[in-house]
Amino acid sequence: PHKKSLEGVESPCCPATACYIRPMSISPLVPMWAIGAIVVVVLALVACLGFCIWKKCINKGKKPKKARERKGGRGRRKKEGAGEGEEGKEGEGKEGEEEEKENFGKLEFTLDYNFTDNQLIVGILQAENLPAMDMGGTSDPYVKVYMLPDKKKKFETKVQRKNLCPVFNETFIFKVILTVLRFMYVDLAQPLHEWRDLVGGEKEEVEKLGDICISLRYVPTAGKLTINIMEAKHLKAMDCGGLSDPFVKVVLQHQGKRLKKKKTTVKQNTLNPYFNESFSFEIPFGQIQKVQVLITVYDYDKLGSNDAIGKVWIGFGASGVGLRHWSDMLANPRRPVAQWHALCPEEEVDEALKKPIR
Ligand SMILES: *[C@@H]1O[C@H](CO)[C@@H](O)[C@H](O)[C@H]1NC(C)=O
Ligand SMILES: *[C@@H]1O[C@H](CO)[C@@H](O)[C@H](O)[C@H]1NC(C)=O
Ligand SMILES: *[C@@H]1O[C@H](CO)[C@@H](O)[C@H](O)[C@H]1NC(C)=O
Ligand SMILES: [Ca+2]
Ligand SMILES: [Ca+2]
Repeated sequence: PHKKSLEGVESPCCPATACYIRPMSISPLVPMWAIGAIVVVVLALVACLGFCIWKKCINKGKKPKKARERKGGRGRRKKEGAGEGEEGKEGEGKEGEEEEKENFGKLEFTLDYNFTDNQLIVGILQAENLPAMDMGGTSDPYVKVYMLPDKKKKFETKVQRKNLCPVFNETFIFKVILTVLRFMYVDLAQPLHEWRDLVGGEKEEVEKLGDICISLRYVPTAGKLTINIMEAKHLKAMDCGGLSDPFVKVVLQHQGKRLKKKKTTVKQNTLNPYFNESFSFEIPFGQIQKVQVLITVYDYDKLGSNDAIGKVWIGFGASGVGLRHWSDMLANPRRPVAQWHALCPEEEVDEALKKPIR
């Protein structure tokens, strides 16, 4: 029954997509007055951070093929569409119909343009009726705002933890010159303020940072927690040569206080490092429930500071795989429990950590 013990590492229960992000976007959002301009604002509502796989795992047991085929099929259809025109259009039409049935909730926002300062002001007010993406029937949504075609400049709201009707109430300002639209001043005299239905977003937006396999073991009688950083794969390349020099930092926190910090060795020039390095911590049984383990993968750089590739949060307050792995460890005292985790952007995890835990 302990299929997730160390020996099972090669075939973990879940695919290593533990925390993939599913954006829901209003895209493209083209206000009447912006037609003709290259500027398109995209509001992407993202439900991430330990995004659930738990559901996936369960479904996997029941009807894995169908689900996967459907997902794969979609992707393929899209690509074919790009190459073959007509056929693709048909596919897309069907897709649209399918998606209409799914609920993604809606978002209230405002758009205003200041011609004196050439500022486009985007207000993200609130969302409603969002789908549950995490274990426990909830989501940790935030909104990403950027413009097309240049996605570099983007803003994000704070993450609203475990909230399907989040109030963001945040404003973002883009510097853009809309000279083309001078004759349309009239429309701009009235800022846009509306609710729009969200649609399913594209997966491509998600930046893949890589996956890490971690084994956890807790011995209650000895009050000893052992964390083994086993290996990582498909890490994002952070150096010019298309590789990284990964090492892993393990931080143990208790009630916001950093208890201990450990690091693995650096593995040079690889995106699939093998570590198998263990760290032990003394944590009395009375404290273990409230402990947070933060695992960050860095690219070591000789010059300058190391780049964070991605981060994982396990333990108290975590959601999705991070919570499940911790529970599995507690449910199997004295046994190592290994699990793959998808790395999330460091800033996102840090942002989520700041939120009070309910
Ligand atoms: C544009 O911004 C400037 C400076 O922030 C302000 O003085 C001006 O009233 C704004 N114009 C409009 C139309 O909001
Ligand atoms: C949003 O923020 C404004 C000003 O910061 C405040 O007056 C308003 O009450 C807030 N709305 C909500 C729903 O929190
Ligand atoms: C990991 O390292 C330990 C010794 O530190 C070794 O006994 C064990 O076999 C290694 N595990 C794997 C899967 O290589
Ligand atoms: Ca680097
Ligand atoms: Ca490097």
